[in-house]
Amino acid sequence: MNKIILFNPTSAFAKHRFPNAILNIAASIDGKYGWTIVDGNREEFPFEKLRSYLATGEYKYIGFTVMPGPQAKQAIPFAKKIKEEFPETIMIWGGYFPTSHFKVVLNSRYVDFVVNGPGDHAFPKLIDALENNTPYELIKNIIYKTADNNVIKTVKEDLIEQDTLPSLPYDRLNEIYPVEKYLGKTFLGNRTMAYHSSIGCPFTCSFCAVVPTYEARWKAKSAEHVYRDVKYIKDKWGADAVEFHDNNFFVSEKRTIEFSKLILPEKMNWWGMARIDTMDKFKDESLALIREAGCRIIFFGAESGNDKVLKQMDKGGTQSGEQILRFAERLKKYDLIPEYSFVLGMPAPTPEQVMAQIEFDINFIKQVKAVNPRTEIILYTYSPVATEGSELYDNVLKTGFTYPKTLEDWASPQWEGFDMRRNPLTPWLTPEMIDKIRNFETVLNGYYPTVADIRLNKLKRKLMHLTAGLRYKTGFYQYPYEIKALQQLWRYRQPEVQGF
Ligand code: B12
Ligand code: SF4
Repeated sequence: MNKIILFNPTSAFAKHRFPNAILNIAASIDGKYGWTIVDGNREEFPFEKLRSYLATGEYKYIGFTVMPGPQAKQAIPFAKKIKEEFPETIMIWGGYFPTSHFKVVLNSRYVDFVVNGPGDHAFPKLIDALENNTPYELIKNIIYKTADNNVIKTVKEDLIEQDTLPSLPYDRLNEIYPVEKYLGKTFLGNRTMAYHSSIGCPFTCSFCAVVPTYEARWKAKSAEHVYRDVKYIKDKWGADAVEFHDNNFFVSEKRTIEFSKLILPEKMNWWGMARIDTMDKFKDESLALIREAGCRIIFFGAESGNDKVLKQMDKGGTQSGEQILRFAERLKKYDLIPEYSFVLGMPAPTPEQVMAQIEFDINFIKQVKAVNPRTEIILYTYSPVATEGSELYDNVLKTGFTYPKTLEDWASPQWEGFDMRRNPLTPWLTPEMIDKIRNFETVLNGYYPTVADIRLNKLKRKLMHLTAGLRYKTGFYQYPYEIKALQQLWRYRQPEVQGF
């Protein structure tokens, strides 16, 4: 039987997390097909590793998981080279990037199949079909090209009951890459594990890539299941903290409370992502219990303090500027740190209005900091990964914005900047506006250095705070070279770029 390589392209140079996407795929074929993992984060020369496996002739299938940004940048040339050197290999891509940009991926001619969303059922079925030479056309969640160049998208599967999925093959992973090295030192603990307890999200924010992939659906593992898995890693490899990588961990108050009660005696710190309007409905005693159970910091997509912009983003639910401020204050009482992410630089009819929106949010962020100075702020620049068909998407296209036409273009440095939501090349953002956002960010990070940078000691924090003070208070953000110099000297890390 032919074997399978699962490849996680390099996404971070430090603090390596469990490669959960390909671990899920490995679990789906474990015991049925031979497989191995190549984790770009753990290899000095990942391509050489892939080549060494392929050269054995045992591996016919290769699956890549691809996020936009650095992962896509590595995946694209690697895939091309693999097809040149080993043309018989069948190449299957999954993850957010190919799901959103399947046409350009398949047009490259070196990717044979895209798995559209969850691959836990689709992948083993596809391999079965290819191995047995049976039709794959009726397998749900796949996209492929026919001989006459038509792109075919098969129907989407209902979200799988997460408790029915097999456990992740941690022991087998440990034979390939020691699990200890996936348990990193973070703000939360000395051995932090990454876990994914639910998939999708019930909301439809028009800028978010989760929407086309999961179509406003959410399915979670039960609290007991999550607890059992976390406890296993704790007991076997000594994990002492958890990062929940779910798009929206806190959708269900009931599940959150059940999990909190179970994890409380384990004395582990944890972190997860949530919506402000959902959690604002949580009872006071629930918030208190969550903190007591070890939750230290919660990531929220605040996006904007401007209600008009929130509406334009189709943020759904009931989130408003007033609520964002009030909730930051509410969490202070429970010693829960809110980590608010903002998306600046949304389109508007005139450049003056775009600038006014940016200035509004800069001032709003300062108000948030005034009510709860411990609030962590993450600043993104709007990159239109808008949902196809949304009003926002149509407006973006009307501005003349276009996506790369070839897969190679996606790997260029300018599109990497777009993916990283740092320099998005959108026609309505002038260099002056981008400077304004980035300079404010530098001053803000100077005045309030992130708690996530555990290498910064008290003295360094104080020095940065003092250096940035005058600029922060007067609103003079231009040319903040002295703060940049300190950040470079102490290699200040930004969670949005290098991991949470
Ligand atoms: C962990 C994570 C990271 C980590 C990666 C750590 C690592 N080990 O590599 C870090 C922090 C480095 C990171 C960075 C970025 N990330 Co990120 N990240 C995530 C996160 C939170 C979890 C991914 C994950 O492990 N999921 C768990 C698995 C089980 O779920 P899954 O990926 O959906 O996998 C299923 C299917 O997609 C499919 N599938 C996936 N891969 C494959 C492969 C094959 C072969 C098959 C068949 C199927 C398949 O089957 C899987 C099982 O059902 C997601 C959000 C999320 N909750 O998923 C964002 C997310 C993927 N990231 C995103 C982005 C944009 C980035 C950045 C590019 C930009 C940024 N500033 O955030 C940076 C890039 C920086 C860099 N250096 O690479 C976006 C992608 C959006 C988009 N436009 O496509 C997401 C969706 C967050 C969001 N909501 O915006 N990220
Ligand atoms: S709530 Fe968060 S994860 Fe859900 S659609 Fe909106 S931005 Fe995406």
